[in-house]
Amino acid sequence: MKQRALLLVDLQNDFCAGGALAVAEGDSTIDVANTLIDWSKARGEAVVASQDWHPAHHGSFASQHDAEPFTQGELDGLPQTWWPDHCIQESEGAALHPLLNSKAIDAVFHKGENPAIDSYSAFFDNGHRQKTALDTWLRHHEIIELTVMGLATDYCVKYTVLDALQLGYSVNVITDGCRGVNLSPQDSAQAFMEMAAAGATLYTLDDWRETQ
Ligand code: VGL
Ligand code: ZN
Repeated sequence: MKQRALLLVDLQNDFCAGGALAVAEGDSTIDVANTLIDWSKARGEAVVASQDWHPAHHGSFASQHDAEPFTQGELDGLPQTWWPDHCIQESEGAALHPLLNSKAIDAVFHKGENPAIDSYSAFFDNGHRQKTALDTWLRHHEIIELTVMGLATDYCVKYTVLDALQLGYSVNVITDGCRGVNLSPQDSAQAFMEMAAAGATLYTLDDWRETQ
């Protein structure tokens, strides 16, 4: 089953405890990731990761617009949530979580480098104007099925999964490896429903192990 890859979304310090955009229980995803990495490696499958990687004055930052973080505005013609400054290139906050087994990761894909537009998905910016190298890499390795988990459920995981499905990948989502921002309390639950409705299969880690 070499044509399957594990895709770890944004397991970065800024989304974990003490980070600039900390997600509740974000750290709890790291054990799940390390377990999935072990299983993937045991089967000879690829492990890839995305990393939110913003320049210091990224247009999604509230600080650039004299706005309050977590309020809504518009960026490059698209609705935009203003975020606290986060995941600034080369900063400690942008680094992958120190407990993540990152040496087992075969390739890391940066996103959000263009200051003029946000990029939740690991495949495209939010306007689907530019593509990261992820799809090309996966195709080059003849990967057709993805197992996805990470941060945050209601943003980067959701849009990564929806784009992956649209690009034709089979997608499994490991729900206990995901945590959400939940600006509204049901956002993560809603995001899982949208992913499932679009064709993703949702598993807990235990359920996933049963299928292996
Ligand atoms: C993310 C908000 C802003 C994410 C990234 O990784 O889900 N969310 N930038
Ligand atoms: Zn970001």
